[in-house]
Amino acid sequence: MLTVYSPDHRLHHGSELKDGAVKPSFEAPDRAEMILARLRASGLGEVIREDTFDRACYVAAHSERYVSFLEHAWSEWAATGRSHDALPLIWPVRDLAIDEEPGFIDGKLGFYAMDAGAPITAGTWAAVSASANVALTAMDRVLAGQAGAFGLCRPPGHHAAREYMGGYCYLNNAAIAAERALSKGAARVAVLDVDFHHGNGTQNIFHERDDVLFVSLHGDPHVCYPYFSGYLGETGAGRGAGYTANYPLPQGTEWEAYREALAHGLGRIREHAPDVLVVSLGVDTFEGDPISHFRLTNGDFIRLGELIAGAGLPTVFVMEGGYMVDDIGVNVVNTLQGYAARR
Ligand code: OKP
Ligand code: ZN
Repeated sequence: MLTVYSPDHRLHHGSELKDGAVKPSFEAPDRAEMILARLRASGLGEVIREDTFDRACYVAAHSERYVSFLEHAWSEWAATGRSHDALPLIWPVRDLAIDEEPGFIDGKLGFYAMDAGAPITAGTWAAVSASANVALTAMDRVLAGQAGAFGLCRPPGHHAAREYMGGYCYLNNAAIAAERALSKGAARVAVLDVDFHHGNGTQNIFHERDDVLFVSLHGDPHVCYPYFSGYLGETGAGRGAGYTANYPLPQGTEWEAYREALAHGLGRIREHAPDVLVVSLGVDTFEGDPISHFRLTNGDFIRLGELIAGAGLPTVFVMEGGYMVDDIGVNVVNTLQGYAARR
């Protein structure tokens, strides 16, 4: 198992609103460092740096104006004399939903965001573009014949939609990797999202597409973030009707119920017969996660990797969530080792 890693992730260390105050985000640099340390200690395989890619690779999954916004948001913010993290404070909800980009940064922040959980800092674009490049590099290695690769992406990506950021996510690394495979000749791709939170951004990007199947297991949105997406009845639209499969699961879900839903989702993936599988790997399904509500154990992640390997597909894992920093490395390595043992 090959890992792709970029130290540039450290350039992004933002804040979030917590308990009525602005505090360091749960999505912090030590997450990636803990995973890297555990990977190295486990001898799982080579760790390489990311390659560089043209911005057209990002625009395959996002709009041009959104990618431009991400690229220039900090300099527009700093030009107003502010040096703290940029967070949106107004959103174009329902009847205020116009499609015209505002001319001022405070308006743009809300126009291109679903929540206040994706701060823009001085180093955000450098880290975000490096994170996408990590996923692209992992995909290129798998397309070149490697059985499996792990993109140690940070920031994560699965909440980022075609035209908005949110939930710690900016560019959708999984979607960008999937588009890369299609651009290199794959006929079909599947994305399996096992993060605790619904991958609303990935679903948004591929909602009307029949070449990319999106399968997600997550906390029931009736009571779990992101609340407005991830219901059973969301199954795709237009040509994409039937190519989105959501498995909302109750809070407190343990391995046995999780495994059953996963087996069903993997069945859908087998029917789709993709050339390559992208796994949005969040380990916030762990019983000790501070912001999530499933009860998977350290050992369950080995079984998760084994079941994914059972699909028999070339697989690109991209890192998403997981916030119990003490266990994040163990749970990621367990998943990858479970996968590698069965390939
Ligand atoms: C990102 B990923 C709960 C607040 C939720 C946003 C969570 C984003 C999760 N107290 N804040 O899917 O792991
Ligand atoms: Zn998550």
